[in-house]
Amino acid sequence: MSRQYVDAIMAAVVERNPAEEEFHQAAREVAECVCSVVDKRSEYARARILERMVEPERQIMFRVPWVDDDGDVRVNRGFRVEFNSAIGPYKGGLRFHPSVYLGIIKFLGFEQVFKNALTTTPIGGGKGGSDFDPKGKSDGEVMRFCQSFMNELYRHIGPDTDVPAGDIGVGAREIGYMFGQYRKITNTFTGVLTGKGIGWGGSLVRTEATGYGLVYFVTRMLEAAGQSWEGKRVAVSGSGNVAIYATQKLQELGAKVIAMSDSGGYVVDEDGIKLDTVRRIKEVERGRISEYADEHQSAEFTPGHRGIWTVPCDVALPSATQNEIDTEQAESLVENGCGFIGEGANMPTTSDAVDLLLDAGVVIGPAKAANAGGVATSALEMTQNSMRLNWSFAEVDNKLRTIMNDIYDQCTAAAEEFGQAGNLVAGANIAGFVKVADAMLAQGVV
Ligand code: NDP
Ligand code: 2IT
Repeated sequence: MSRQYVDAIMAAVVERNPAEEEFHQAAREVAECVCSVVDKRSEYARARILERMVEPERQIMFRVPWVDDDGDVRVNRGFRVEFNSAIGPYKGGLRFHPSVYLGIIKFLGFEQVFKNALTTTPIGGGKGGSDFDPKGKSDGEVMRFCQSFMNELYRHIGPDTDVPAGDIGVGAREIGYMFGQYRKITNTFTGVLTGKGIGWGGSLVRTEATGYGLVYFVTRMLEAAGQSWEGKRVAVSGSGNVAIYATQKLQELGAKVIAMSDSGGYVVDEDGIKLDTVRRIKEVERGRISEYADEHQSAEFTPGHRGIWTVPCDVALPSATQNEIDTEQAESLVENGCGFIGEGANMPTTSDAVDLLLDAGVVIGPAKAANAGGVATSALEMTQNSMRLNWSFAEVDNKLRTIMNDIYDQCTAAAEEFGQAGNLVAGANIAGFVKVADAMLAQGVV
């Protein structure tokens, strides 16, 4: 029954969503992991829970016209996919990157549903973005684009309806411009976006949360194997928000980060990455990681971003983008003795690579669980906005740590209950699925 069930669901997904490979990949992973649950609990099959879950509640696509610094009119495409609101308002980031199309936003929105369920906070799942490329654009161009994007998005979102945040290419600057435009159009000051500035409704720790949460989660993976961070060699791909704050926490805990990257290539610094340099280049100057090697003699830059996975490491934290680890990279990680992977990025490992790594005994902390600290802290930002109160850094950080521990425990318990002890990939999918499935069952066919 299981195999047929997955095949039937996936045939329908592929037919209804042609040429959206990333979405097919994300849907197949969940379907394969939860079919044993559906086998045991026939009420899920009868109510067609999984069939409903793979169909977004609402998909919005819109034109985003804006004027560049030369006075030329440009046109981009905007997206917001509101996937599932069974356990709370749609919640999830906005991605601005030239590769964005409906299939990427759908894979991200679909995964967000299960991730958000794991956080223990009451948020549904959604995702949005645009094929706009902020790289090389002036602040004025980014502002005009964000304003035009919000001129349409505002009518679909709201603090109790849908609460966007950042993702690739959307950080504090973009959230500021979008929040300003929302406030201007609607004449309301509400928690409609998260990742806001600290002086205007933001939460302490939100900036650091995904990276810190990732490290808290992998700490539990290490402890379960009787190990600690002390002396561990770690490769962290990317050099954006997630990578930077994961590295900061790793260094605090005694690990040695020896490599980071961006889409142009990777740097190896056997003396340990100097994070101050990375932060200046990336957060202040909006430059390239290759510039790091110009400043540090101990470092070497190599073009090609996937090359980072040939660098020998004990722990790998892919924190750049989807499918950055294919079987070739996975083989090289295994050969070089990497024992643990914590997914900072969403779906950074291809399905074949996941199978290869699990077979080789590598422990994988899957994205839905390991990078959930960001959205969990967004939910804490929403709570503070509702209360019109601000918590201290330590308070939010403690809550984040508790949430990451809870997520780890949910994954291990679900994996064990369904006969896959130790497999956190299966555990995350099952635990997230059951929570949303039960809410959908209770609320009827809507
Ligand atoms: P940023 O935009 O801050 O940084 C992205 C980093 O990844 C940059 O170094 C970028 O390099 C690199 N990168 C992006 N796209 C590609 C690509 N196609 N190929 C190679 N390298 C690439 O984004 P974040 O740090 O916020 O996001 C990183 C990952 O973490 C994403 O997968 C995101 O979905 C996920 N994530 C983010 C959360 C958050 O709170 N921000 C929460 C949970 C997950 P370059 O500058 O050269 O493009
Ligand atoms: O992938 C993610 O979880 C995010 N980009 C963060 C979403 C959020 O709403 O904070």
